[in-house]
Amino acid sequence: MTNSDASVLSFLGDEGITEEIKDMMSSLPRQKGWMVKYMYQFQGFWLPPSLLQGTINCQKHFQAQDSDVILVTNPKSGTTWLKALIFALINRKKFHDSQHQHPLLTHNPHALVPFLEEVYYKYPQVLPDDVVSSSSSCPRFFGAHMAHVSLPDSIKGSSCKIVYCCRNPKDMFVSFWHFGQKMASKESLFCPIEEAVKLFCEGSFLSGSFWDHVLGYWEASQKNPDKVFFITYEEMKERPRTHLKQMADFLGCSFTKEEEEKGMVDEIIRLCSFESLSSFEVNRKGKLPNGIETNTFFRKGKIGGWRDTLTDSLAEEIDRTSEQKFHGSGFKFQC
Ligand code: PAP
Repeated sequence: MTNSDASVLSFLGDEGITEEIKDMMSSLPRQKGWMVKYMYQFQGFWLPPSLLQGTINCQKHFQAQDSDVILVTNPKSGTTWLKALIFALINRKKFHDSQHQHPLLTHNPHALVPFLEEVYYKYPQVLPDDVVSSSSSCPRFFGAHMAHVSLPDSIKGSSCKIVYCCRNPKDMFVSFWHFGQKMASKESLFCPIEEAVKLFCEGSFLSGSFWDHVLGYWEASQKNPDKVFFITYEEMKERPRTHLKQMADFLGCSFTKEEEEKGMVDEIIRLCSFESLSSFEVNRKGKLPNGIETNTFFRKGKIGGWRDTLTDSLAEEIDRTSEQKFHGSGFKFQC
């Protein structure tokens, strides 16, 4: 099987969608999407049927616990990396100096941290506890791509913690573009890059609008910094030590002086670096249960990699959109 096999594409199509969601879809704005057959606009954001079903079921059924940790990202913004970092951070006592091999050596981070929308797409009626118990994380740790407005009430209303990571839109778009070329069918990649950038800037893109997604979590983090920790991929790359320690403080598991002296901060950063994770066999040759080859999550892992794919004028188009959308918000990407 290759990445473009039916199992992967079905996640982006409408296979497995329940009658209830199909009914709902019929009343939502719909449009053809890049990489997906159709996307539906739900609570202001464009989702393929699978993510729509996953989001709605998650809103209905997910019961957050006060100790939960939720990582939210836009796709291609550092999900795999942050899943690894946070997993290693919150489970460090369990795996440091232990007899057991660290799970990240033998599992792709996506296999350790359930993706809420995918769990609730596949198991609409089932509580995810059985899925959670197999993830071996304590406290419970989930990933999600959903917009802030779409988070289940139980996440907003409990004391669980949200880490939000975003990435400069040029690198995010380019990462997505290459992912699409590998993963999606030719028909769904219906337009040249110029048109795809235009759709991206208009917000008519998978999980978009990118900018509204970022702003939703930026504003939430400004209002409630104890609830939402907002970080960028670029900040994490440039000062991983500082930000990992801040994240530990935020999650209530600060590094002790002794742990720092033992080099545990650097150990986690090293284990989760692009070079390290991408060298493990499970991430070179493995496959996730949904059929995606794990090596598709590791390409370059650099800041500014957009330069070999976007022309200056396409980059300017994205920069202009950022200026307009972030104007007055107090947030901007550093590069
Ligand atoms: P997802 O949202 O589909 O899970 P995600 O992990 O966010 O994808 O994005 C993949 C990007 O993160 C790739 O970026 P690139 O295409 O620009 O290279 C990938 O290389 C990068 N990435 C994966 N692991 C790491 C890591 N450990 N450190 C830094 N970047 C990483």
